[in-house]
Amino acid sequence: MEADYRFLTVEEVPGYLASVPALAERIDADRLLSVGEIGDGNLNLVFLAKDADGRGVVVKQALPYVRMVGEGWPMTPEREKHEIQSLLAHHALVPDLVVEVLHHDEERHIIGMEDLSDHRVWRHALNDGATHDGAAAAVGRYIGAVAFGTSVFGLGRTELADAQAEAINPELCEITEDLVFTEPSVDAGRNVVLPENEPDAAALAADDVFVDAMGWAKYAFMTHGEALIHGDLHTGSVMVRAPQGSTVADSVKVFDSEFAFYGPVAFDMGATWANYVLAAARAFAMGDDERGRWALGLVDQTWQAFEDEFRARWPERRDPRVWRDSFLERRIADWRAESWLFAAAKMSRRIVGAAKVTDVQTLPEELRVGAARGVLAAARAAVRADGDRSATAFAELCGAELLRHRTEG
Ligand code: SR1
Ligand code: MG
Repeated sequence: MEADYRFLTVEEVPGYLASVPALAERIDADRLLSVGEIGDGNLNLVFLAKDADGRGVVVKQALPYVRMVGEGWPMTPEREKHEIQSLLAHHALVPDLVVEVLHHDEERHIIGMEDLSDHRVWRHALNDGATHDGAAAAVGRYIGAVAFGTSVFGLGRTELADAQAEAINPELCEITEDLVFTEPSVDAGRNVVLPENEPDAAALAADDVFVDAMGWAKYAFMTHGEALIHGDLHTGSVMVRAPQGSTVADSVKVFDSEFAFYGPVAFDMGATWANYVLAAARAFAMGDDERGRWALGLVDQTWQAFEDEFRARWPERRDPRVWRDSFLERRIADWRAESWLFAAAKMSRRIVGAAKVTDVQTLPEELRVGAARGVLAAARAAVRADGDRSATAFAELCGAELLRHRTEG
């Protein structure tokens, strides 16, 4: 740990806000009504301050270790630089879909951001049965804008090289390489499952087709530097808002992109698909089949919006002389097929690995057994699929596995 690392505290926040002009102009630091630590992620401290007029700001500090474990798992706090770089680059492309950054304190690894407390973390909303129609499409539009705007298609050569150099993020990439691609099948002592799911985890580890597929996925993750991707685009990295009494999202904001780097576009897409499958697993386990099918429908919504956004930007590509329309068709088809692979990786890691998700973990144990088994079966089936590689085919295949394995009452 950095010897001079200084932790931000609730008591210190008012003075900190007053001392930073970019934050002080967004909140009355002398008339604060509340300051609280609200972080519920695996890694960082997050403080929300509200003033007497209802205005608020968020300050987030990257800790020098993994919060969910403690000091025993050190982690570079320099990751806030990658979060800032990507949030700014992504905000410039789709300002309505990315949280606004107000301040960067490089020395203390602190980011000041707009207050989104009138939004909810999408995973929490999904767990509660809310719909927020339009959110899945908004996330797809975000992935499409990033895929075009931060890549060879949208940037000039020097601008691209500068962005790539700034985005080198090996410490966080290695966490993903370990937790997402290697450890679901090669336990490094961090995996945990219910005793009833131990045979399922053992079958996954013994599945040569799955392990080989994860080798290819890891290789693609480490070598396909296509765009400045989010790198951790699960439903806990998206905030959603709907007007009182409405089921339609009127605001969707992506945040928490500290894992950003130049990586494969389909990794972000696969992350969203995996999380929709986890939401569906929860619904099917609870006997709400309509909701389960609705959650699986999000897969195609995100894909279609991504494809529409990328196609809409395509006429602006840097070199239409060689990147002709036939190139576009092949690129899109390849990304769709790769999304299956990355989704399979992301599904398995959330069931077997160290960092789990509340969609499944908050189910009663007897229901969790079948849900976990179904997600692992879906991951193994997805890497075997050939033929139709559409988003809807992925959702259908996963739905069949989830229903086949759920715990029957
Ligand atoms: C050690 S970090 C564990 C996980 O939390 C983050 O949200 C990423 O998904 C990472 O893999
Ligand atoms: Mg996160």
